[in-house]
Amino acid sequence: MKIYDRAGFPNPSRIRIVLAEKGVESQIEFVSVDLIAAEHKQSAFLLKNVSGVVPILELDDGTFLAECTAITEYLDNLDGNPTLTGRTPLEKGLIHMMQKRADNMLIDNIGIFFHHGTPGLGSALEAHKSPEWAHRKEWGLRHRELAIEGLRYFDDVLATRPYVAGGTFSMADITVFAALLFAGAAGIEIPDGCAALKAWHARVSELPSVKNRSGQNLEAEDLRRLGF
Ligand SMILES: N[C@@H](CCC(=O)N[C@@H](CS)C(=O)NCC(=O)O)C(=O)O
Repeated sequence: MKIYDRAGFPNPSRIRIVLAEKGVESQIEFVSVDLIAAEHKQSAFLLKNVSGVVPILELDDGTFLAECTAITEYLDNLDGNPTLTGRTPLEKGLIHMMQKRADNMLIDNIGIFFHHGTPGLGSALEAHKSPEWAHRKEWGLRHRELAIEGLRYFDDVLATRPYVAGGTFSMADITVFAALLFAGAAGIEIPDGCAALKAWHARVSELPSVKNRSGQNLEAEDLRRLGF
């Protein structure tokens, strides 16, 4: 199997954690996609994923799977023990609900802020933004506020249970963890007072699949190009 992604980016990190959780990293060939040069917006990549985003999984028969949730569901079910996406109907429902909230309330808002309220991935991507959105900095800033409201929501959730969707680590935790990676890159910190979210983050950061996920940092070249 092949994964097309870029080390250190938030959504690719979701799948790298899944691969480590499921113990299948050694079966994967990673193909690095140069996001800052907009390689993912060129026709060769769009033929693999019409959405023009990473990660994508290519199976040995040539099937492409895009979307972190779909890739996670596939990988999680390979061993017949879908711990990350739910083993019972109730687990599946709760994980799906919380994962969707993490995407909607965190990743999507942070993404809009990052791409429209900051220089984002830089000039090569400008041509691929909707013209009427491209320079709406105040609109990007509104999504920063929405992302912070989302962080407060997950703090409330984690004050009541050990993991985002209940008693065990799941896809929903992975999405919130990736959202915090993205928030950090976009300059959004966990708000003061969110003790439960901070404690959860410290605990999840120490899980072997999270701590040792391969290529966990942005490449030095990308850091320099992004101005860090
Ligand atoms: N909904 C997609 C989101 C993927 C996504 O936004 N990936 C980012 C990398 S973290 C990307 O490719 N960004 C490039 C861009 O927006 O131009 C998923 O779940 O896979």
